[in-house]
Amino acid sequence: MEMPLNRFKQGLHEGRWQVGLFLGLCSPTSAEILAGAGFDWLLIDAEHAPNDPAQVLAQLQAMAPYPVSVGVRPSSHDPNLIKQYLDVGAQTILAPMVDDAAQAEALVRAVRYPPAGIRGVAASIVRASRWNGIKDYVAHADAETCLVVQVETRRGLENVDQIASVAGVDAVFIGPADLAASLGHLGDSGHPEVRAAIEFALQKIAASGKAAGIFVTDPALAEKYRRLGASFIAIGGDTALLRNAALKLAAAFRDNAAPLTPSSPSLS
Ligand code: 3PY
Ligand code: MG
Repeated sequence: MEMPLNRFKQGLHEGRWQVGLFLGLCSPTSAEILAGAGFDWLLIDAEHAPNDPAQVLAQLQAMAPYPVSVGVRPSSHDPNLIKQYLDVGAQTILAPMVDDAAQAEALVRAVRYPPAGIRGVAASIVRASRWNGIKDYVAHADAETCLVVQVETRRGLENVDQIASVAGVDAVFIGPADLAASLGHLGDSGHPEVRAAIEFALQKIAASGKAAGIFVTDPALAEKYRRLGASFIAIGGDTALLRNAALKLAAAFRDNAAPLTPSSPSLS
């Protein structure tokens, strides 16, 4: 078997526009449904959603037949945790809360095999290599592994230039919710100061030559960010999709029911 190519990473380096969705339902079935929905990339969230490596494995397996790139967001920068997500077959890691270049450099080492990094080697026992079914997996793994770091704090914002310029960081992704909180505007990512910080960061990242991305659910704002240099976006999450559709469906049938009168067939 040949090494699976990381089309998301390729797209980042080519500046291709890529639209994605966060997955927090922890379900292989919903992951598979969304894998066939036309997104360029999907992100299994193990930072806030209760996903563990075994659950991530099951979702990656469910999505494998579909033409979509899948990344994983670990809950921390722990190289042992990152190793497990890489070993179950994630080719893209989106690391939250990256505040300075030293953290970004440590993450680069975590996703790479020696001598470039510290990723542990156990190719015969892991799905990533298809249990040694992929020819020369360890020789090709680093090239197909993509590291996206999240800038989402005041410190990250102050250091965005240095973070973006770390060799081995493929892209920088802005987290508006945490950035808003860090800037003193908890729950208000639309605050003018947050918006200005986002625009500043996107322009800095794009100017550094690295791909810039952001979580944005408003189409007009997404277009604005695209013009400012963003090349990949996440436009929502599966949990919100399900909740919003369920609320709408229930309301459509419950709230619009006309009151029954004595002449209604069921009462006569
Ligand atoms: C954030 O907004 O803080 C995120 O991490 C993702 O959007
Ligand atoms: Mg965040």
